[in-house]
Amino acid sequence: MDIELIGAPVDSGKKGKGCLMGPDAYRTANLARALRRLGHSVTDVGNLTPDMVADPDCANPAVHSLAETIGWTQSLHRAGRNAMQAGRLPIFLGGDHSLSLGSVTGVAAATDKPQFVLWLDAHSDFHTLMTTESGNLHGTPLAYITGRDGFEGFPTVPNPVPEQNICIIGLRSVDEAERSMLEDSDIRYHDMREIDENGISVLLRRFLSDVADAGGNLHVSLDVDFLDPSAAPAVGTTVPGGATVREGHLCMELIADSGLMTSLDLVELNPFLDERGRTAQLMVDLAASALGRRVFDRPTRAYSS
Ligand code: 6HN
Ligand code: MN
Ligand code: MN
Ligand code: MN
Repeated sequence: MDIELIGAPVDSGKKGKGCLMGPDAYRTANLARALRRLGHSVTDVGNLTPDMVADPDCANPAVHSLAETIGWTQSLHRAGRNAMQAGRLPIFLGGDHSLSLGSVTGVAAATDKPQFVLWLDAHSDFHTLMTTESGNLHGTPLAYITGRDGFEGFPTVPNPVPEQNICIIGLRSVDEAERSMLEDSDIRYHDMREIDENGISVLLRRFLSDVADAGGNLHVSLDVDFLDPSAAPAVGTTVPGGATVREGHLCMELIADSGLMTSLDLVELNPFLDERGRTAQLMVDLAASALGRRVFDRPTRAYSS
């Protein structure tokens, strides 16, 4: 693969700061070297900056850092679209999860293929500007990328991702407004209990086979808080009862086997909260698994039925 590392030091999507150090933590943990060892060509294009935009009015007084987040959305959209059109696999080095407002809409605008999104997260990130109570825009990208109303001031989404093409895995913290909107949507979502009862591979294989059948592009958005805080402490929104290290790797290994992933977000890492870099290192190892690192070669299962 021809991989492009895009530094996205986005810190406007919540009040607690520190995610701006994420891209450099991934570089320090040698992400590029890990991927080159797998035979990939890797280009690090450095860190993006947000476009300058005027502060729009917003009817919800809780919403903060709106202009900065819109500015990031615009510059990340272009970077994602351009990387895809150059035939590369972009990896967005976050940065908080508001970066996906731009990364997903950008990659989705790059080709005519159906876009699929796998959201690995404790949260559903399905608020609009009108429903968010925290005002933290890292809680909104899934609603925006589907083209929902309630994003006044943001660019119109050129290629909204169909709800049926989205799968959330890892849920254990969903706000009331998000819950009712999710239940009324066609998004598929799996909470931690479903993972416990079925095993994560059953849930993920089902989605991957749908992506394969549709000949789609797959964007994977990996939020640090998908993982249990005991394994991944470097995130401001820890929720106990998350995925284990092995569940994380198994997801990534299945994604690698499928050959379907066309873009990846690594989001919400806050190096200020890390312990000797171990969360950054785990995220690098997970990215390597998603791009083909394995202990032994074994026959892979086909993903089309
Ligand atoms: N994330 N639902 C909460 C809120 O403030 O809207 C938490 C959002 C977390 C965001 O996981 O990227
Ligand atoms: Mn998230
Ligand atoms: Mn989260
Ligand atoms: Mn329903």
